[in-house]
Amino acid sequence: MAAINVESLKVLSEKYPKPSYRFGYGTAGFRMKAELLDSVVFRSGIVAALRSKKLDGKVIGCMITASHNPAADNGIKLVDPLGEMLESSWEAHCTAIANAESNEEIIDYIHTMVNNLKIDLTKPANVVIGRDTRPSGKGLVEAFIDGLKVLDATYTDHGILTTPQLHYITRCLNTAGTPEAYGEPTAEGYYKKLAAAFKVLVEGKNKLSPLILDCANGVGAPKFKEFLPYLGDALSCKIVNDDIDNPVNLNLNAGADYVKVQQRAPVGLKTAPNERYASFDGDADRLVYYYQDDDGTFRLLDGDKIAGLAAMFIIDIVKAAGIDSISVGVVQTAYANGASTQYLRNTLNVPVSCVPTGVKYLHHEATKYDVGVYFEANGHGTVLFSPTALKTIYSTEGSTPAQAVAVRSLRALSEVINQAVGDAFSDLLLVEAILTQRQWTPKVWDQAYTDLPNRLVKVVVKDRSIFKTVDAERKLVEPAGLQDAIDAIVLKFRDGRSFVRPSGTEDVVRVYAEAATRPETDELAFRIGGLVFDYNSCGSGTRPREFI
Ligand code: G16
Repeated sequence: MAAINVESLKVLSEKYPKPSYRFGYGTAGFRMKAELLDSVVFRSGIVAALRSKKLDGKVIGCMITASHNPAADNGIKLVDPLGEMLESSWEAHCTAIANAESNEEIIDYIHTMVNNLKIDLTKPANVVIGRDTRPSGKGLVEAFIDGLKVLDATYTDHGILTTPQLHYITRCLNTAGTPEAYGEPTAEGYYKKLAAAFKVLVEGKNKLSPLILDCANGVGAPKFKEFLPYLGDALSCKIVNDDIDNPVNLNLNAGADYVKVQQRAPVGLKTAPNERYASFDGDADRLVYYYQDDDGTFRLLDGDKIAGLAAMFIIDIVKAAGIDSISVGVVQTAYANGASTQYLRNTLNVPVSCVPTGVKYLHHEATKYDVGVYFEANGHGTVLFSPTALKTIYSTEGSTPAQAVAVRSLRALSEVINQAVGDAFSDLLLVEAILTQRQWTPKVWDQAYTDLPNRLVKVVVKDRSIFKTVDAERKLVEPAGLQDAIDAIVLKFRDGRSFVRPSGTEDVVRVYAEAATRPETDELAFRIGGLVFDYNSCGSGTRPREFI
């Protein structure tokens, strides 16, 4: 077993002193103010190299992004070989190394990992890197590469990519030359694959009116512009919020998170009745749609609505293809609107599972179905086709011309939908393909069910780690007594539902509330927000706006 180059580690580590801060690998990796991240990212490079060695040199992905967070934040997440999130047992290793107080502690921890996990240090290590448009990204990539040098890992730095493109490339590299080969491991390969599948799906159909696409002033803007020529006239789309030259504009009053949380269109975007609008988040892994009703009301078509549309369409097309052995299931989180869950269960008759927030949980659960549709209400999700489902789809030709057409669409669907991770580009093509096939306006799509009014509130607290949840994050067990107090308030509201959980990406506690009417929902959300803020003086800064 090769030894660790201790001298090189010490020299490189001196460049990245650890601030006095307690780091934690959260919902999607480490995420915080960019200036705190150098040491964490350097040390994550060491973990990425160890992970690759442990997996016999398989390529590990590294994405430097803070997604929907403000421009001053940044983050890092590691990606496993098939493009899925890092195996959860390794999150603890990332956290432990990030919090080591000295070089000696880092070295000790590496030795412990090597011994306990039986990592052969003579194995090669390979890593692929991407980053979003944040100005801090470049320096953080350098710190990460220094971490890789400690264990002589080889790497390819792809520069600026969307998060899902990095996941895609990781999967392609690791499946190349196998029966599961996923595609050409470049952004160009990604564009070609998605565009070809989309063209099959919309072939011969009347084009829809142009889509107005808000790119949150993030990486989605240059990358979707790069993508459009591959789509040719199959998609007509006008991009707005594409200012990546002024980093402060990233996710500012725009993007999927703003639209979902504020329940309004991005600031400055003038909407016209019944036109289609969509928003990406800052790293283009989330997508929400919206439109303005005839009476001027803003209507959101969020991740729940996308899941409903996708499940409905897949069920129909599987039937049209004459296949009866493929079943569809949907995975949601506690944030799913109650009306969407009822629609899925009672109208579409599909099984629905509820898991904690975080793509890693949804993705894992979705693999249990033949076709697993998973979406978080915030617009993060995809559709997974199991190997058995793919085998069936590719070994069936259909016994009538109509069945053959449906089989062709089904195959194209499995190609257009990113199998590695939730992907706003790919989800957008999925939605556009379905709307085109049906010739539906956003209003027709919206008619599947009516959302219960809902509201999200962020509460800034002194220490979010004291909030502990169970039951897929729907109940708090700590701080003691808080859940009882929440329940007592919820009981007073018609169709009331509310839960509280600590965010894994921002320094806040999130409150979700639903009730029979908009005023009742707002009152419930702010009452619970105020309760959390006041409870044992948990809150910090401004108390959530009092209900008036
Ligand atoms: C990440 C995760 C999502 C999660 C979101 C918010 O998304 O990948 O699964 O829903 O964070 O998580 P939390 O409520 O814990 O802050 P993104 O788009 O920010 O990378």
